[in-house]
Amino acid sequence: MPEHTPQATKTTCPYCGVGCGVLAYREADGSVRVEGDPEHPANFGRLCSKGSALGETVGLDGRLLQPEVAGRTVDWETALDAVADGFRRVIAEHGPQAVAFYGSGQMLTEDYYVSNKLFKGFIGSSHVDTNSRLCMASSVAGHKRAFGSDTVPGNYQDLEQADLLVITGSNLAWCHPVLYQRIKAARAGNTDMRVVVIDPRRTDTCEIADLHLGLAPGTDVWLWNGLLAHLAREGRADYAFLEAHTEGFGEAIQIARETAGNVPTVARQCDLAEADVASFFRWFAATGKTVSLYSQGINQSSVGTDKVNSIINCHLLTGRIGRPGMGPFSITGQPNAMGGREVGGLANQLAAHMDYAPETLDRVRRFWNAPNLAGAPGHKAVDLFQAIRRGEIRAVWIMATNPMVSLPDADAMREALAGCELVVISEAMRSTDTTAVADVLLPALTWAEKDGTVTNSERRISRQRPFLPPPGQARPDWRALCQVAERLGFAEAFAFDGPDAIFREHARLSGFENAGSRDFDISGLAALDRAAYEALRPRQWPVRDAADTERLFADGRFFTPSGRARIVALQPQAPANAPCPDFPLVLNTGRVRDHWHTMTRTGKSARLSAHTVTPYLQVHPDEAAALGLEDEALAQVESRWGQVMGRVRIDAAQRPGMVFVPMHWNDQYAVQGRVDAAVNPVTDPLSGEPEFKHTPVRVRPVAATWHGFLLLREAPDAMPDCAWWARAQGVAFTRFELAGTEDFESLPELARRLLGDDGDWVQMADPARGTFRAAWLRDGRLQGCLFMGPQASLPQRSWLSGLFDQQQLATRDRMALLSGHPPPGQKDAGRTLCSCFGVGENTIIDAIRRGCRDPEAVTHRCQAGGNCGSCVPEIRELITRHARPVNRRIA
Ligand SMILES: Nc1nc2c(c(=O)[nH]1)N[C@H]1C(S)=C(S)[C@@H](COP(=O)(O)OP(=O)(O)OC[C@H]3O[C@@H](n4cnc5c(=O)[nH]c(N)nc54)[C@H](O)[C@@H]3O)O[C@H]1N2
Ligand SMILES: Nc1nc2c(c(=O)[nH]1)N[C@H]1C(S)=C(S)[C@@H](COP(=O)(O)OP(=O)(O)OC[C@H]3O[C@@H](n4cnc5c(=O)[nH]c(N)nc54)[C@H](O)[C@@H]3O)O[C@H]1N2
Ligand code: SF4
Ligand SMILES: [Mo]
Repeated sequence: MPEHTPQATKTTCPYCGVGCGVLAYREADGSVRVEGDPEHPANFGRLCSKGSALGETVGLDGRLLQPEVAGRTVDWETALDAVADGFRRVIAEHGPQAVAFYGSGQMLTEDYYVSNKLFKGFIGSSHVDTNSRLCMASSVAGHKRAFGSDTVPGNYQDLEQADLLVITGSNLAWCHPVLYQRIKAARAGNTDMRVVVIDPRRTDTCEIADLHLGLAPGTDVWLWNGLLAHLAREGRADYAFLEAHTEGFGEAIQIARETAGNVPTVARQCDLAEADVASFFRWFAATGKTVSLYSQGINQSSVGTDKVNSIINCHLLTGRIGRPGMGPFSITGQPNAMGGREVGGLANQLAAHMDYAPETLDRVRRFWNAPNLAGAPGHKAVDLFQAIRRGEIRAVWIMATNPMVSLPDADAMREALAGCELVVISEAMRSTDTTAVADVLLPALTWAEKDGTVTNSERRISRQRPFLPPPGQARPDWRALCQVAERLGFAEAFAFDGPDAIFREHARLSGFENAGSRDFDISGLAALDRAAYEALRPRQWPVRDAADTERLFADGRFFTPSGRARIVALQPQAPANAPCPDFPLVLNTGRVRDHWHTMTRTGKSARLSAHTVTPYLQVHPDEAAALGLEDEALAQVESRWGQVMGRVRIDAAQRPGMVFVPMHWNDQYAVQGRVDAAVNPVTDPLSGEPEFKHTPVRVRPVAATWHGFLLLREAPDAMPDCAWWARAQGVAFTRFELAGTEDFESLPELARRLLGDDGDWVQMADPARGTFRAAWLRDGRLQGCLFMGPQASLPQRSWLSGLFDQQQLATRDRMALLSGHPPPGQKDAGRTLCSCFGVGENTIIDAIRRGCRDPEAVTHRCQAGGNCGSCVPEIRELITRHARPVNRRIA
């Protein structure tokens, strides 16, 4: 590894399933700079806010750098022995089904392949599942039911070429921003292109929508059944295609007619306006080039697989699949969700897109020369943790996922894991909610260090290449797996000398006795030597020879036994748990723009932590009024399973009757911030995917005598000792948002504990108003400040935050300090809206007041929105609110 790389390393973004190419530069000062790779076919040079901030997340602070056993630092040999001995003991006493592996769509394909081979093939446990169960399992099940294979038929160009793009259950603008930007650009160049967004919330994705259908949660099958019936009625069924290439359409149309046979019925079931439903149906019927893109609002449901098939049905009925600009499109979440499916990382798959059928078992056994190959599907994620709870699974290895935050009914899952005999965690970070219950910690390499491949949403395999040296004792995950395999007596089958060797074997298995019988085939890459693997350009599978495959099903041939696609007859069903008088609201959960999952990486970036600072719960103004909730005040969401706390955000974009809480916050970042503690553990009966988007809950305000915020230059050793806090990374400080129940008299004492006092201390108490403010300086340099008051509305943090950049506070600033507002003549930039350029809300409002009337003009004036574009919808919103009407001169 060179000391620094003046040239770029071509690698792939480790966040979402768009799979953008990244050029990474290691600068002489040790910092890392990234740019979008202009040659990568996923992004052609673009990056979103998260991708652009990758350089800020590669620091070693908080990393797990040495193995640990029972809380003590040990060397690798000791740790690997502990893992192997533990597994051996459990297997000897309870058999191989008493051990399990729980992986992640953030593992590289090579790591994934080895874990699957070891557990299913050699240890003989079928309990190998992954966080992809929480993510894409309903799409997998829906694909297999329709196509006989887990195939995403289309590609990103289809989204650009479509004349009608239906985006359902997806907040693409925030979750797949680069693809969203590509679509937005395509739409700007095609005046015929229409976009329909289907989501109970009016999200930022609606910025490009010609029509938003804010349907009642969980009612998607009624809508798509209604569409199916409409298409049949209007003569839009492609009978030539149906007769030649599908089966089941008669029954499917009949049930659709019975359950959702006309617009008024659909409108009533979905709680939509009839005119909107009719427009959607009319547009879909009239537009050949239609793509229906979907994500977690579809998958994460107790009827997720049915939702998926209800969408695919409409594409099959009209023959709109396998051709440019048309098709169903399941957009994947994690960078290697697809790779995990390819190797067989799900408990109901065996390997290389093969199921547990007698002939495939025989084939895989022969290929691996596997003595103990598991014979039947294992437990799916939620079941797997419930089996741990029942004591049936006694040893588990968890890799690249943080299930104590991300599983539903998370408190019960934590209890399960805490009671498990042996918990091995392969992690990059030392302290997560999951490492807290580990027996063995194995330090893993992470992005910028690890070496292998990932597959994006359009089946494109790209390389993740290392450009930083392995830190401390951290190792690649595949190596740790191989070293345990060796100790368990399987050295020969795991004698891989690098990721390229693993990739070759994986590619060979994909082509083994395949001959076109399985969609996943990359045998064309099975002979890559190390240099060719190093240089591998992004490839789209199947790759049987030199050529990539842009699109599948162009020939109308599917992978079912009959070769025909199945149109599935679907009886619409309401979500498993309905709201009731005790729990009258529906809890919906999902993502924010700038954070990634459990924040282990994005939480390190000040830029990414500025847009959304605390956990929150979002409710419609009507709900807020009925429940007595105040904007910014604290409230608690409670279900039969548990609770989560956050600040209230009142927002008309929310559907009445629902409350939205982001999934990211956890014990490392907030008090009671894990929303999954409250989420029901109900799963889809076919896919096993949890119903993250629908839990009956109630919401109540949390009484606090004071609210506050604390900015500290040095991160404290312990978290604040008050009732509620949430932590966020600032540029040169740590920010805490706080609330408590102490009375006014004890605030000075609490303040001293929170701030520290071995320097100059200034304070201001106003008992009449109930406000208390203090700051602590050392040698004229601001060390920390604390603002407390009875209301959640406090001075903005932006100006104060900027003071931490200064070596010495200017007298003017020092005098203004405890007011929280800049001295006259200086401006407060306000809450960060554009995280790429760090532009605050007030700066943007100022630009608008000075005459900027569209986002382009705002960008021109203050840069905001000029990079990834994710904040453009918010800028537009500000323009609507703050633009003064142009003065008309009377003629
Ligand atoms: N910024 C950011 N981007 C990410 C991630 C991240 O953590 N942060 N994670 C990545 C991963 S792993 C994934 S899986 C993807 C997820 O990407 P998305 O699926 O786009 O994100 P979510 O916010 O989980 O949910 C999408 C939408 O489903 C809606 N929804 C809820 N119930 C229903 C319903 O009944 N019907 C319909 N039609 N819609 C409903 C929600 O209101 C929400 O707006 O994002 C990826 N990208
Ligand atoms: N309520 C609710 N819950 C949800 C969802 C939701 O929408 N709502 N979405 C679900 C979905 S779609 C997903 S994908 C999951 C995501 O949930 P998780 O997978 O639990 O979340 P991450 O934070 O991505 O966890 C990845 C972990 O791997 C570590 N890590 C990073 N790189 C490496 C590496 O190379 N090797 C190893 N060994 N470790 C590494 C990180 O530090 C981090 O702790 O959450 C699910 N949970
Ligand atoms: S859209 Fe953003 S997060 Fe997703 S791969 Fe591209 S740069 Fe990374
Ligand atoms: Mo996901």
